[in-house]
Amino acid sequence: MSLLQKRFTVGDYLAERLASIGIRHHFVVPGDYNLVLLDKLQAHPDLTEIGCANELNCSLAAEGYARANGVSVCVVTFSVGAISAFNGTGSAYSENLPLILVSGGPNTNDAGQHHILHHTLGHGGEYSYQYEMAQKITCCAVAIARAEEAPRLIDRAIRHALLARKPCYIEIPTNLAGAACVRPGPVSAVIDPVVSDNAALEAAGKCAAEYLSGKLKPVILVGPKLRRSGGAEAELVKLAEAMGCAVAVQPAAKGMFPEDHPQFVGIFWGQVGTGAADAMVAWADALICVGTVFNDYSTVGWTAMPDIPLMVAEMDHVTFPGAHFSRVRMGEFLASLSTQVTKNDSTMIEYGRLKPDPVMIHTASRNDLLTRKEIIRQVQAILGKDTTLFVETGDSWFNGVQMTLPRGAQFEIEMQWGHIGWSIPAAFGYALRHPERRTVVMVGDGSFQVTAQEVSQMVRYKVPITILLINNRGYTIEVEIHDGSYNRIKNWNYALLMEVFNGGDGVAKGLKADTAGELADAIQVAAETRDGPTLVECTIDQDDCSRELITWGHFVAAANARPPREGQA
Ligand code: TPU
Ligand code: MG
Repeated sequence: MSLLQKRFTVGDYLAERLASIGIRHHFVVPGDYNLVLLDKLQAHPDLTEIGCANELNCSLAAEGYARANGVSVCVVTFSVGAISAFNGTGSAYSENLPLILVSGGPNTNDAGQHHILHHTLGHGGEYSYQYEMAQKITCCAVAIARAEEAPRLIDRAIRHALLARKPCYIEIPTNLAGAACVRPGPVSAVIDPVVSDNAALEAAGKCAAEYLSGKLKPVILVGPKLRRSGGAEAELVKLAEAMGCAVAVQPAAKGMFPEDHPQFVGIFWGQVGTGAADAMVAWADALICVGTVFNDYSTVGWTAMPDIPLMVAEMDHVTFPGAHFSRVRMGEFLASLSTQVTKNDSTMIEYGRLKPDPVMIHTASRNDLLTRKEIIRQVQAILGKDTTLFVETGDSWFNGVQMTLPRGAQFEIEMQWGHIGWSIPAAFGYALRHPERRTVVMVGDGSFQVTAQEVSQMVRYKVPITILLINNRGYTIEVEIHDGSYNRIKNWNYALLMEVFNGGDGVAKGLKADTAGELADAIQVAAETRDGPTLVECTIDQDDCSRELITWGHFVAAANARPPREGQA
């Protein structure tokens, strides 16, 4: 029977749409409310089902897949599944990633009959709470009540997500996934981008000229929404080269402007930044912010908030001191700006004077006990054009940000949502979409314990991720913000865990490195293991943490401890 003759269903409609927008893998946990839907998705020739250990991990795996693929999907069952998946959906929202969260729902007959159903809060007939919760953490939530509405609602949710670069939510009742449905029209109706309004683009260009006029020390500051806005990175390099000025990068945007570019002046992260970024931003008389996020973490507890009037280019608008222009696309704006600016290398001359000397890096002897600095030195040596480095919340953020990315190397961090355990499922999702890259994860012991089960999916799907688990016996980042006995955790035999996950048929490697030589050997084993993950437990002293984490911790603690303003207490 040809595809055209086959009976077409709501589930087929969703499958076809997902495939046509570029989804190749869909992340799932089954449950009786979504089983028919999963059958339909499985039947599509272009979709590969990826089973996850739980819905938190499933949503975070999809979050990582969206980083690699631009869009992702996570399919879960009602409430017990979806409410766990809300966490990764929140991550996708705050990190600006279009994750499509699909949940099975109760049979459409049950609401009217006021039945008490399993996996619900137990109020007879009241099942809309999940949809209402989803509205808060997605840009568009739809609950399909009739099969005839499915095409319109599915298309609407997906289009919103793609345009806003935010997650959406689609709820499909268990008895509608297999219900008859029409076929989808051309995908362009869902994916075609919105272009700039010409008048607004032109007016923003004029305003930019006015903002820059007479300025002698303009600096560009790059933020994480540059990449999330979809395809403005090349335009940014063009603008930077046309201006000839210094380019500083926020920590969550590391790698979005090439670090080997002569105009890269470091990571702007206040007192814990790199290069001369802090001094350059402080010295600037004009700051072109592109996709920047100023939060308490990126400003080091509000101590590194630029204090001059800013020009801010976002995905779909530009703001100046005193003027705002909607529907101006970031890429188009940067491209047009690059044709109108004049070159001025004054900030690069200053950078030449401020630039720190390269640091002498000590190489440990093979038998030396492993240290944080030696881990960084060895990881730095394996970063190449095909490497993607995931850094988890904890000292791994600071260790990762200090590294130098060669051209082509990618860097992934989840600094806005900051969910410990994110890196394991997210790297798994990412690596499925980018098998040609070498995915390396730096993760602390505390974070690893949150989502460790997902390593077993790396074993199952033979994904060769290198996991460098830094065991400092506790929640060190929390220790530096505010210490207490709650920051100690149970130690595990992490390397042996890989045998548990191999379960007789897997080929993953689990190794322990107490010395510099053992780490070098383990990294070699990881490079040679192509049909499964390698986990290397790197043991370091409990007090061995970065100067940057300690400094940052002090400022964040001070920001957290600000007393209520008068009248608030
Ligand atoms: O390098 P290190 O020791 O700081 O990293 P590790 O061992 O992974 O510890 C991370 C500790 C941590 C916590 C407990 N960082 N942030 N938190 C708070 C937190 C709690 N729950 C979630 C889901 N995310 C968080 N960020
Ligand atoms: Mg730790």
